[in-house]
Amino acid sequence: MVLERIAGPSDLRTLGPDDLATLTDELREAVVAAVARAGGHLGSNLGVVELTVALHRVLNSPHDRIVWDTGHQAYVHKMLTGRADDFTSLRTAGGLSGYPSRAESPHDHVENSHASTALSWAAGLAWAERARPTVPPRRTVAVIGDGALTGGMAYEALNNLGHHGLPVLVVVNDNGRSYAETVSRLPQRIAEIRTDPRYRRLRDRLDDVVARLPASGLAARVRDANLRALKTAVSEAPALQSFVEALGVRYLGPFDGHDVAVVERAVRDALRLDTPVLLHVLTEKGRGYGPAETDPEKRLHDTSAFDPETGPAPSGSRSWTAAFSDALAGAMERRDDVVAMTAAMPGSTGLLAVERRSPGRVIDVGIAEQHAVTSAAGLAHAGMTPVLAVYSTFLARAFDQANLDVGLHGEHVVLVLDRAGVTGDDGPSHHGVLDLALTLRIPGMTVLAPSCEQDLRALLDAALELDGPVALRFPKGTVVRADALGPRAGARLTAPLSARRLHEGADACVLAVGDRVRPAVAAAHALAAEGLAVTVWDVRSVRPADPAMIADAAAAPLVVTVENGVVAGGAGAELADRIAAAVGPTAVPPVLRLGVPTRYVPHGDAGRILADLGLDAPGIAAAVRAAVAAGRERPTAARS
Ligand SMILES: Cc1ncc(C[n+]2csc(CCOP(=O)(O)OP(=O)(O)O)c2C)c(N)n1
Repeated sequence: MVLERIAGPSDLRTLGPDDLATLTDELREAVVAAVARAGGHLGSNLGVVELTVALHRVLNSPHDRIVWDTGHQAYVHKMLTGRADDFTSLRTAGGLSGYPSRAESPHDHVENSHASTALSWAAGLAWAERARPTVPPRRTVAVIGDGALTGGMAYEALNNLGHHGLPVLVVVNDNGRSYAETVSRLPQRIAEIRTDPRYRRLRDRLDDVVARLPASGLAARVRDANLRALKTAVSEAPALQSFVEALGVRYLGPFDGHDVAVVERAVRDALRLDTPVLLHVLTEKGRGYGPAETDPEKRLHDTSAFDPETGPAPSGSRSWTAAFSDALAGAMERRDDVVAMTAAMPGSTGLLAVERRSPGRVIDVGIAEQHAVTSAAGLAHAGMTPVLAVYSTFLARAFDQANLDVGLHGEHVVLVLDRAGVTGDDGPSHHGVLDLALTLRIPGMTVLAPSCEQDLRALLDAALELDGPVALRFPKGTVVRADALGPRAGARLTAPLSARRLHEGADACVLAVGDRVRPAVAAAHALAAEGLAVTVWDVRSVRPADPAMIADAAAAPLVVTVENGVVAGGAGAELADRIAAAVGPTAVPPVLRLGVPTRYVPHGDAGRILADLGLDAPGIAAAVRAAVAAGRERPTAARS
């Protein structure tokens, strides 16, 4: 095995062409094996094998810094920087992270994993190098996909790189896709540009103009010197070249990203220029693994564990995403004002299926959450009802837009937050734990958290009927059926946003939010067996909170709130405020708020993490038991 001999990047430099070919095969096999075992990003990593080898053969990492945009495509980089032996532990608790990680290696610099930031990081690193030069000069390389290049920050940084002349090498890994096809005309293949009918029409029009110019004088010189150049530029150059060179960034490419020697030479040439350079590299997502190459939805961009012989099979269980997708598709068939939006994740948010049922009514904006939220405000202002489906973690980027474009203007935008709460394997950047605390800061925003599929449908319908901004959140994983919450889950509600009492008891009142309702009910059953009688409310609408639920809680000797999100400023804080507002500050019962602490939670199995945080049924039962006991010992105990 060649890979066994690679303890670090310097070992790559001694390899000849045959060894390199063997190595790239071995790297692909290792990627497939690790992702098959624990899930992860497959297609993206299979596409960057040769590119990563070439970069590490030229650069002197970690002195030279390679910043991976998003970081989901850094598996090969990990194996080439001393982590091949540990690679089987990828994405397991205590094992290697699925993204770059400073704790793992000095070769890893950025572990953000929200897209489109690498060029900004690189600009900062290059500014620092300019201020305090190192010997030998430290080079900075940012590797960004054509998908991540659709994010606003990447454009902002490109503008800066060019304007300030920062010698950063930006490698654009262009595979034509984000998950789905990339929403951009910029990094299109040169061949596509040449055959694009619009460019052919423009070129023909230029031919007409040239033909009609007089044959002498200034016009002729313009024709000879400029118009031909313009014609060539329009017809031959990729749009990306014209765009970045206008910003002051040199363009080189496009190059075959699967030819190590070609990429190596291009990287050396680019670095020699010592200016901002964009190196355009063409790759194939999923290269070398049949099921990835032929996956029409996302080239197996990411997947859960699978059998490597057959490739991933469709999941047997019904997900929250599928339940949302069906509910929205049904609503869109009933209402022609509703339009669905995604930021580059049409499959993962269930909108591909919606598009199939309502063609032309799903808008993909690219990896551009901020733009998505503000353009949703525009759609709403013009009388449409936009439903933006986005992972909870990615909404954080668009908080300002949600607050000021949507909230301040009172626009009826429905933000549907998938993967809300602890998500598990993708680690600190991907847990969706901030959305409750953030959306609750937005005046006038209705905040909904269904606990089961039946309520997801009911609350989505309610959200579409409401006015003003609405956020609706649900977790990753298998959707809960209403009957799993007990016989009362089917009872009729007095109003669309009413809370639902699922269990009754006089010792404590548990207000459970969204996916914490089921464990709270289980906790109540366990406590009942011990002689502790606990009320459990399914909150459903965190804001506005049901006054009947608030009055019931205010009369209880102890209130316990439970949410799968940061406890600081979250649903529990909101509900405690409502209780205090209802009965006055001196009559408030003690309120214990359970949720995620304000710290970065590492990757691991989501169920395990929730258990460790005391947010599963035994944890909730233990917290209630202890609080009731403490209250009995010290009846005037301080409020939490
Ligand atoms: C702000 C943000 N939004 C959405 C995502 C989810 N996401 C992860 S990778 C990806 C597509 C990236 O495409 P590209 O940059 O072209 O890389 P590729 O996987 O194709 O190599 C998306 C949308 C994210 N990481 N960050």
